[in-house]
Amino acid sequence: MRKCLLLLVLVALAAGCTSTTQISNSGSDRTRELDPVDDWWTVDPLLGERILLYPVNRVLDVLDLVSINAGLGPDVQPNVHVTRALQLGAGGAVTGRLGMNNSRQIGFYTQKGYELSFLPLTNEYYKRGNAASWGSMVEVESKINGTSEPGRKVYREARDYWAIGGRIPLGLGSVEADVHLVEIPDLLLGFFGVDLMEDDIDVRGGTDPLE
Ligand SMILES: [Ca+2]
Repeated sequence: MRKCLLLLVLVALAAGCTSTTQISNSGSDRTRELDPVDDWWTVDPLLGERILLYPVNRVLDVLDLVSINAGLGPDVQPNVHVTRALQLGAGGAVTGRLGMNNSRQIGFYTQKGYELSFLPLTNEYYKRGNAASWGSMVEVESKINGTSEPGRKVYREARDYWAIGGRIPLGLGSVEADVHLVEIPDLLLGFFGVDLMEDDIDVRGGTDPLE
């Protein structure tokens, strides 16, 4: 009987040791997760960076609402659009341009094309080349004969389908300007620390909003 009791006590102790070891292991995990040195050097610098660049990124988000560029060259192509689903445009142009487009595409670039657009229906050709090595303009070429849709390559990769704006030909050149409605949620949520468009810059060189 005593041997049985002793055996039970030993089994209980062994079970207790195993349990203690598991708690100890999980405790050491907790200790590692909360390591003041590791956490300090891996988390806090990013937090400081975000706080430091918070006002800069909010200003950039505001600037993202509008884009404007000017071109030089033969240009008789007026256009006005309230998204590309509702647009009026006609004519053609071959220009060298300087300025910015949606998603912080900035630089000197070439653009040529023609169009006959009525509401969502269009027959248009559009080609853009990035003429400056320092520019961030996306090169694209597209031809649409039918309905203008946001899923088309030119709108997925280079142009803002949802913009409101237009282009005003000035004889030997033109001005293009747009208001980008899709940037409004990014601007508003940015004040609460949410970077919807993933375009907030950091001290290591920033982000490419088109990637
Ligand atoms: Ca942002």
